[in-house]
Amino acid sequence: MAEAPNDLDAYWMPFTANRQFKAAPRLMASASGMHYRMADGRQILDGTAGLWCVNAGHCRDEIADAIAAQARSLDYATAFQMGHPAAFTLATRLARLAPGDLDHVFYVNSGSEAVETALKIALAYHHARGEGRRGRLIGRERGYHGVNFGGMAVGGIGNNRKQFGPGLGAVDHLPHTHDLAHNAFSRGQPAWGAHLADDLLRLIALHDATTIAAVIVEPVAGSTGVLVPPVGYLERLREICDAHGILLIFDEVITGYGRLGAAFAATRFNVLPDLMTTAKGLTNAAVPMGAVFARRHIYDALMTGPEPAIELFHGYTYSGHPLACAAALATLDIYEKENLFARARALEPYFENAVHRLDDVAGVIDVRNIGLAAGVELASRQGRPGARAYEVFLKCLELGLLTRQAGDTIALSPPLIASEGDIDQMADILGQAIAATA
Ligand code: PXG
Repeated sequence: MAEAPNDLDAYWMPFTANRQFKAAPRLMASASGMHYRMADGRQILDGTAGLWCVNAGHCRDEIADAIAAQARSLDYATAFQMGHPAAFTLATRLARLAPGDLDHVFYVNSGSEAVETALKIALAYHHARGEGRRGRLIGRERGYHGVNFGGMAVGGIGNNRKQFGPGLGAVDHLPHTHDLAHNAFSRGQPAWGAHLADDLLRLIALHDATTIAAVIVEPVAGSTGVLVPPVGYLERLREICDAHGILLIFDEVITGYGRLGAAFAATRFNVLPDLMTTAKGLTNAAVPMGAVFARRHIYDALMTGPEPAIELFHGYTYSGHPLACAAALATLDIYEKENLFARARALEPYFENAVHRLDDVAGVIDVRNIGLAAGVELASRQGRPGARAYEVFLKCLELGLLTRQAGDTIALSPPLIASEGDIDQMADILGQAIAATA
């Protein structure tokens, strides 16, 4: 077991209440399958697949072996004007996994970088086609697209901008689709809300379509509390974008690689975006990596101009890193061999029934779910939004379950290898924790 560090001061922790944490630290020492082991030896059931990313379960030997072998044979290869075989092999496999003609893959190192990359590709696409006036980007309220300037700007979380300003200038937002008066306690896609996509027509009337480059949405918003798209909503967005020459970007950083019981949300909902951002489950989180998928017309539009010219002035030192490629290939092997996406789809009704057992627990104002993702929303404590969910998070941890909170919503997103018993345990502990904090 790893030794507990005795000085916690130097590490400035991300998205963490540093002083509160350091006063009562929660240190993870190791992990295997569905469980973490804490530094104090306690075993914790992973109800969140790490942070929506460890879809095949923890510390898979196949992935560890692939990374180790790669580190010994080719540790690093520059991706600029050079290449290495695994990057091409992986791209071909990913293109085959993606729906439609989303068959070109640009590598990045995180979800945030995937978003910046997709936004830049959208702008470059319009520029290449002589429509450089299309510079405006449309996001959605309660959208989370990472922490970099572009993603922060199109994202719809006030707190993410409070300290840093707006990020980009030409941005606007659609309304989110979550409305307890209409869609509380939905199972799967809510029936109400498709009309909210029509708000895009208002933004088009306001800004003029010829100034709008792209619309970016999470097909299912994850980190802002599991917001499932109303029936017909994504289809309507696609329709409006098509009618006005606007690109549609799906941010599938959370929904990609099986979370919804299909390879991607685009697969599950049968709506094809022009660009798709992914990360997290791509490598089972064993090595950081993201991939942006582009449809053929996007790629082709940029493969113009003189052949010696670099078509897209963009990339990262670690784009297509050999260790990440090795991890991703081994991860895809596991997904395929164990049929994990179909497994998640088959488990969905069981998971749905388990989480909806919490519908009647005092203090629960909504339970919503799709695939292996669920949000359990609690009535906020007077004047202290988020306080209740944080107490529940701590109580769950004490009872042996890792959950994730978003405001006063507790999110569950187990690894796709979860058993029915694991799922029952998650629902039971969460129910107990909510009751204990009443
Ligand atoms: N897009 C989406 C849809 C995400 O969920 C990102 C982009 C950014 O990815 P990186 O790899 O740069 O973190 C994310 C990240 C939570 C939580 O509490 C979720 C994320 C990150 C941190 C916390 O659910 N998702």
